[in-house]
Amino acid sequence: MFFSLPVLLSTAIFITSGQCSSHTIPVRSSPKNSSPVPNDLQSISIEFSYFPDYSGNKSRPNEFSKNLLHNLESLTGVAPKVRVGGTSQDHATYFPDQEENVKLFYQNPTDDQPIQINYGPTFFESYHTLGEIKFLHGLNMNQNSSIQQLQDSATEACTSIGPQLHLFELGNEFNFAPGKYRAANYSLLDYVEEWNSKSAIVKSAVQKACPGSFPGFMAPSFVLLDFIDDTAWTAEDLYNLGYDKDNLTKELCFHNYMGVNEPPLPPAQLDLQRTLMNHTNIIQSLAQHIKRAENLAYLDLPYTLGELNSIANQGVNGETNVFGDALWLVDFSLWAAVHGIKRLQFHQGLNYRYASWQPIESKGLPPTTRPPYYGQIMVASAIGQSKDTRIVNIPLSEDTESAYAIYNGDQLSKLVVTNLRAFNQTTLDRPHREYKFHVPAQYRSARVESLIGPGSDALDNITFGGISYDHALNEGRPVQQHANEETRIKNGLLTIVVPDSSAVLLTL
Ligand SMILES: *[C@@H]1O[C@H](CO)[C@@H](O)[C@H](O)[C@H]1NC(C)=O
Ligand SMILES: *[C@@H]1O[C@H](CO)[C@@H](O)[C@H](O)[C@H]1NC(C)=O
Ligand SMILES: *[C@@H]1O[C@H](CO)[C@@H](O)[C@H](O)[C@H]1NC(C)=O
Ligand SMILES: *[C@@H]1O[C@H](CO)[C@@H](O)[C@H](O)[C@H]1NC(C)=O
Ligand SMILES: *[C@@H]1O[C@H](CO)[C@@H](O)[C@H](O)[C@H]1NC(C)=O
Ligand SMILES: *[C@@H]1O[C@H](CO)[C@@H](O)[C@H](O)[C@H]1NC(C)=O
Ligand SMILES: CC(=O)N[C@H]1CO[C@H](CO)[C@@H](O)[C@@H]1O
Repeated sequence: MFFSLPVLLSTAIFITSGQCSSHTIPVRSSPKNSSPVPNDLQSISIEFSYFPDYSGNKSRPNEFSKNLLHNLESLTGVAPKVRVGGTSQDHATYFPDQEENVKLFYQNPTDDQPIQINYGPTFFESYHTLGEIKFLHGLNMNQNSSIQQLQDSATEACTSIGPQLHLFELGNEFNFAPGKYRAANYSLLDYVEEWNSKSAIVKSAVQKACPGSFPGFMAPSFVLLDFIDDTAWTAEDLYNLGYDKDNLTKELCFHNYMGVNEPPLPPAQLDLQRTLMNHTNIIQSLAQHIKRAENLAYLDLPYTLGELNSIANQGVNGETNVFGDALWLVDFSLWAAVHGIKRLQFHQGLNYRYASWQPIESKGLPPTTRPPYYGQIMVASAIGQSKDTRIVNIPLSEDTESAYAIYNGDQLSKLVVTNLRAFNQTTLDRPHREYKFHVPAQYRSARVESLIGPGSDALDNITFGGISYDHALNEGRPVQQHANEETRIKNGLLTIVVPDSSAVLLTL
């Protein structure tokens, strides 16, 4: 990793009154019954229509996006995977003769997403600008007027993306199809039959054009959340009905959001604390996935969240674009990792209010690294390069805090603590919490890397481990802003002060 010259502390953090929990928290010396966390847990999903904005093309690659993805790879040794899909994938039509990479048609110019996407062969240049990334490529399941369309788009994808194609995806959130993409009486069985037939068409077209083993699919890409889905569709029923009887699926994929951007909206700051900066709520949100993964374990496929982010419908300003969202992302990711979820593809789109970065200037907003990216950096740092990282939760008592122990194989190597109490940056005194961990006696000191910003409501000036990844400094490359600290461990007692609205990674 490249660092520019350290600059002096520009944002000193004044920590004042806080509460001390006097009891010490025991940390297990080894991780029982946990499975290794994949190094690319922290991955990305990009809205199909905006993929060229994120990646650029051959003549104008997007170096900023490349740098930000590369930073994650430097930390874990494995490049994040990138899924190209989302709602716009089911509105995208491939035209082999189109010169422009992409033509977007909006119903209203201010809409978050186009209603129609026409793309041509040069769209696929964007798969070769980001380095050694593996992609999950979305195919349109909605269009049902032409089998040729489906075949051509799949064939072009396999020939153009080549060995960087990890998997296909056929259809996005098709649990919303009844009454939207299909007649209101479109049933789960109708879906099973349609997907089985179309996936077979994709497979045979791809095998003709790209001989060798067929990459396979991630599926079914449903978002089964009661606050946005009113069908009775379940993943368990889906597989009981003979979904993917030919076993073309290589990874199970479901989507997750913590809430939805839909009126009536509560005040953003209130919802930030209640919904995102809330460990109990994070546990509840992931519980349904953990249960489903257990129910589907007989399929013997990795369970992933192939598209997720904080608040559905592209997020909410003041809630998902602020630093508190980064703290949500850290706690959510670690809880998911503890419970065996294999990949988290955080969804991105141009001007989206939960995006980890704005890739190009648009709607008056310059390219910017956003707070959620720093959460991703912290999680990648916590996982690190070990091929045998294991994570165990350390239970704490409040909704607004969490802690994790991280092991390299059997060896305790790191601790993470989050303090999820909201803190408004205009307030003078920043409260904190103090933790005392009891760790095995051989440890003498720990390196302290903080994820911190001026407050949970801050839009910028965020650092992790004293490093900024802002666009303005060095196009997203790491720039050391202030020094990290060490803390001494006395007789196995590690004491750490964590300011409200911040998190620490302690490396033993
Ligand atoms: C490549 O990107 C540049 C800058 O956005 C654009 O002007 C050019 O038309 C693009 N090339 C293709 C083939 O789309
Ligand atoms: C899609 O098209 C196929 C072939 O024309 C047809 O058999 C099928 O019923 C159609 N499905 C839907 C849901 O319209
Ligand atoms: C579903 O609705 C369509 C009209 O939208 C109708 O033609 C069809 O018969 C219905 N199918 C079933 C199984 O009820
Ligand atoms: C698919 O996998 C199931 C369970 O592992 C197996 O019983 C079935 O024979 C497989 N089907 C095919 C077509 O390979
Ligand atoms: C956190 O979420 C839980 C469950 O949704 C809720 O009961 C609790 O009140 C929330 N806590 C805060 C601090 O908002
Ligand atoms: C932070 O506090 C200031 C001063 O009390 C207030 O005006 C502002 O709205 C608060 N910001 C948030 C995001 O709550
Ligand atoms: C408090 C603080 O350090 N604010 C800085 C945040 O970053 C902007 C530039 O992005 C600086 O102008 C501020 O001084």
